Amino acid sequence: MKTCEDIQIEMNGPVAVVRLTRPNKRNALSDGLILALRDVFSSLPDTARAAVLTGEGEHFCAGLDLSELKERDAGQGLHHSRMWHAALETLQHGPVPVIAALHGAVVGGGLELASACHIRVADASTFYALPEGSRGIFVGGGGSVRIPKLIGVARMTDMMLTGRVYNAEDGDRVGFAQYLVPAGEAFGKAMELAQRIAGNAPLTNYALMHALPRIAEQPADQGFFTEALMAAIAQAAPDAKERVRAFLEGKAAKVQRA
Ligand code: 1HE
Repeated sequence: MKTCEDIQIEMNGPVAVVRLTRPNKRNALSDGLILALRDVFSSLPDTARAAVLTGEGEHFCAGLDLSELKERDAGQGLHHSRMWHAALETLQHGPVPVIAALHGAVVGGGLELASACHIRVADASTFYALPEGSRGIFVGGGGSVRIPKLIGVARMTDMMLTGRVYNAEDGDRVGFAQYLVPAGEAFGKAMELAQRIAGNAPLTNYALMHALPRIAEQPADQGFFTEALMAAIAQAAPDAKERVRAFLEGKAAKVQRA
């Protein structure tokens, strides 16, 4: 299945593998590619239960396609940024969890794209930067909302003011990625996680994607109430009853010591 020449989607069992296929431009995100990402994530096959997002070539993504950063006036700039927001919102609040498999450059809009995913697996070649600061622009793909949630406002401010680049290990330490693996192993690890996620009860995955981030934004009293509603809905599903029964009958895996 191919939707645009710079992006491919293929199904691997219940996992949709979405690949940026513009390696000669380091997977820079043109307007066409951003719209294709939106289209792909808003029309995933019904059989998809999780997705892995990866980039072809030496780098995950070099961010905004700078060759398109022409003479946009303020109004056009506003609409351009809102187009990115809509596309990445589709990914973040789509039907299935998305795992980003990171390697090489994860910079600018590439970092904004990675930040919209639910899990990030980085390999040892990964580096993170926000060159917007040195290019005289600002983030516009949701980075100022999502990136501080991963690493904090102070670190993002430093990255943009000073051009600081985080390597894979430091990026892991500060919270860019949840997993750090040897070079070349991010995709394999992401697929392993996606297969596991695909086996969860769909309502649990839904709650984690749609309820948890909203609860985290709510005042505590409202958060507790929303949590109770979500918990009640999830535990009432036949799937949940079946899974709990399987454990009580000794038929489901125990939690293993880490
Ligand atoms: C590009 C882009 C791009 C590469 N737009 N064409 N992002 C940046 O400021 C990052 C800019 N890119 C880089 O710093 C480097 O390219 C990389 C570190 C990512 C990779 O380096 P390298 O040596 O492997 O590749 P290269 O030789 O720099 O680039 C190969 C080609 O890709 C070259 O084109 P060619 O025709 O000369 O072969 C580059 O021009 C092209 N290329 N990156 C367009 N980004 C919603 S707002 C988001 C705001 C931002 O994202 S700003 C940050 C933009």
